[in-house]
Amino acid sequence: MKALEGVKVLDFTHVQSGPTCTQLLAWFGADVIKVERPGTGDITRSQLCDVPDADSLYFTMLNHNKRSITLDTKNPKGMEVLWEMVKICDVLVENFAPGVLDRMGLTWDKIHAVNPRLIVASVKGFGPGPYEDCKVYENVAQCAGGSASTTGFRDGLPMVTGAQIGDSGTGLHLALGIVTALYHRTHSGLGQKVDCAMQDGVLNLCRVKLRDQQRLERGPMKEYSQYGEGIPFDDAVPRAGNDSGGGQPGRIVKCKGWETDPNAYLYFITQAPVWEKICDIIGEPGWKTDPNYAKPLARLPRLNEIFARVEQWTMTKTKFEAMDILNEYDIPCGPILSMKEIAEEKSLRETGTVVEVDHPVRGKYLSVGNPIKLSDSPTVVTRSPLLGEHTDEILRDVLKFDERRIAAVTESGATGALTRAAAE
Ligand code: CAO
Repeated sequence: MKALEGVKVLDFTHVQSGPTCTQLLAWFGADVIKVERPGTGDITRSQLCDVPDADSLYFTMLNHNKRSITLDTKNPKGMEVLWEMVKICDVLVENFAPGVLDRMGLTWDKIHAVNPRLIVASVKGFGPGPYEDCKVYENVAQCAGGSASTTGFRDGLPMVTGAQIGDSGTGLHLALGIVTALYHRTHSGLGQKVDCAMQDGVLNLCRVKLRDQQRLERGPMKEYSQYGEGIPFDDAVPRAGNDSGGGQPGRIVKCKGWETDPNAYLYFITQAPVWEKICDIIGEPGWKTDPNYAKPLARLPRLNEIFARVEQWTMTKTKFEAMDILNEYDIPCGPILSMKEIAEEKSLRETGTVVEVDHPVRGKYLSVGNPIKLSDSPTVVTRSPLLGEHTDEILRDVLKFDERRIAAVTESGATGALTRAAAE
């Protein structure tokens, strides 16, 4: 039995944040039923397309293991079907713009009255406050959550990161909120609301930067390169380049081939317990006892000099050769891996973190599997549904509509077929 088997999810999500969350629930075994607008469906189906007439990778990689029903919620019959789903589901997940659910008549009070056990989980850009009505996409959340102001180099622009901490990060937070509410329901018998604001999710992931904001009030932060460079701190946490955010100074250093390969780099951490081994490897045995280098605090004003010396050594090795040597001495380091290298990495295929999925229209493609491994509930990644692929099946098998009722829904145009036919 899968961990979330028996949990029915009304997946009213679109784009990235919500679908990330419901995909995780599906991977853990929940029956995730994605409700989509007839004709178009989730807008990502047709965004960033690479294969004509096939659902985009944007969509397929965020909607595995789900079923799809098309329902026009602006059609009264469509809303009637939706309410039937509300009655039998355990969780409703949505990430529409603020106010959309209320305009559909799906207010918490009404939902809770119809199905007191239903958990209603929402992603919004902001929590209550001056921006609560705003529509938000990934990079807006990165900027408003403190990530952009602290990412990049001090003398450059604020920078957004490639990791989708606003969308996928908030989806992860929401999934935790949902399973927590499901657990709470086993005691209370009642559903509750679960709200995650993208700004809050990003800030949670930027926790160490709020830590630094407060440290800054007590003096310069010595692990930031700018301290050693003699550049005064302002009153807000600066961008730290590639300095380590933790107590162990680290940097990205060049490796052999860096002149032509944009990813011939290594992240190198000068962890204190292995400092002496580092000195031997880079050819500076004198630094083991020299008072300017022997102790972590003495090294902080000299990080540029130290990493320049480390780099002289790493530039004589490929990133993988350097990894092999450093790992032998338990020196923490990591290669800068390109997406091509990750896609080809055998061990990631073996653990199911990178999976090949077959799709009836686009054929085979690579996806990221479930990064969370449960020993008794392994994930099998299946393809994303075609638009409305399971409409009839859900009306019949999940909602238990008889043929007459299914015909009435279809004839109303609520599932889309008639609307399209009429248009033709
Ligand atoms: N049938 C008919 N209409 C439907 C429907 C269906 N099945 N599903 C949704 N709709 C309608 C809604 O009723 C709503 O219409 P109204 O505005 O008339 O009430 C509209 O579609 C949904 O609108 P939206 O405002 O949510 O969509 P958008 O594309 O304009 O905005 C986004 C997208 C992401 C900016 C917005 O949804 C949002 O801010 N969401 C919250 C934050 C979030 O999750 N952002 C992450 C997105 S991933 O980068």
